[in-house]
Amino acid sequence: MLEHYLPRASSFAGDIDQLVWIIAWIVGVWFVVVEVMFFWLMFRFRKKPGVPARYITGKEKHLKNWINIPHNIILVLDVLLIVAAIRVWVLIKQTMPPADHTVKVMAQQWAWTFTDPGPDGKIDTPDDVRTTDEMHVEVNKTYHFVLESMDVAHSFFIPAFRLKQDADPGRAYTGWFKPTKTGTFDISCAEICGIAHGVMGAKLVVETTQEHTAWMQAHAADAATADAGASAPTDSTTAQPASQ
Ligand SMILES: [Cu+2]
Repeated sequence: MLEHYLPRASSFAGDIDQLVWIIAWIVGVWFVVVEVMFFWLMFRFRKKPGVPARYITGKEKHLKNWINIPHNIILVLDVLLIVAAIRVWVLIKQTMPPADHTVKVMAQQWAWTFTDPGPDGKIDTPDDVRTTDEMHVEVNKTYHFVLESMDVAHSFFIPAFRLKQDADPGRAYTGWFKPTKTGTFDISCAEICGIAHGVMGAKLVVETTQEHTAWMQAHAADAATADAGASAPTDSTTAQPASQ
């Protein structure tokens, strides 16, 4: 049902949804049971004319069972929930599958800058492809990302990937994702980071191999032109890169 409202576009989105459902069911069922019981007791033992209030110590076994049985069931369900949560944590946060590509994500007030290493596969070299508020990735490839912040705490959030990772100044976080669906998805900031936090959105474009290769070639050419322009400032005829 979650997929109906929010597509699952990464390899681990299904695992996160499953965990959300387990938590929702366990908490939801108990919420209903407790509320029904609560209102039934209030109604059943309400003040009635001629019926004095009874003093109950709660020490008798049959009364204690009203506490003990639900208590033990909740403990068992808690263990179940912890096991399910740890399984997902290990799968997504503790395990880094080998990367096909590594990209850099920089958060700042109030924009996202994405750096693709370009044809040489190395970040911080002249052929890097840098985009602002738009990230292009290839479907069915495993990406590592290095997430940094320039100023304050932000949070890199891709709902369709079920991915959320804080970004803090002075730290580089490494994470991963594997897109499984082509299309355009939202990226937003999930940490209140200042006055324009609400508009700190970006676009994620998941492309087929052909589309991504074409996009990369076009932008790598731009990067090369920009580099040539930067290294030959006296040549006023040097073409400037197309803005991204
Ligand atoms: Cu932010």
